[in-house]
Amino acid sequence: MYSCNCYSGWTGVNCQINENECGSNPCTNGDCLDEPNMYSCNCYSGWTGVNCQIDIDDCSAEACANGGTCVDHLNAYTCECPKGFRGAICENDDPCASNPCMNDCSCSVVNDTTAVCTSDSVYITGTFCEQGRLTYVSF
Ligand SMILES: [Ca+2]
Ligand SMILES: [Ca+2]
Repeated sequence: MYSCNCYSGWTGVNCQINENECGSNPCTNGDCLDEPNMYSCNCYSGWTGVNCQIDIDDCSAEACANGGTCVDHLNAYTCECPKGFRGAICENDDPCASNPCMNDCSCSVVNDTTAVCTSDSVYITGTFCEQGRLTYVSF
């Protein structure tokens, strides 16, 4: 009869069993790899840290143009643009920022480079409401 005094991480009569250090699911956002007396984590995309618990900061100083504020997401980032700029990374001027509409028309952004001007009055026409004139009548 004999008994073995096993090294840490091993068990069984002959210390032949590799104990499972992954049993407690230590890898928050990754796959656990059981190793002798330890575990390692193979992190999913966008995560880092010993237990994959850290969301990688995807923002860099140059992430957003024109002073936009970078917001980190999982494996991605978005930009919050300052007034006057639009686009995924604030790379475009807001087409309404230059107040292109005349005659009290309201400006609506169609896309990053196009705006439309609309008027309540049927007498005001033109892309920038430049035709016709709004007249106020008082009694
Ligand atoms: Ca192990
Ligand atoms: Ca991230």
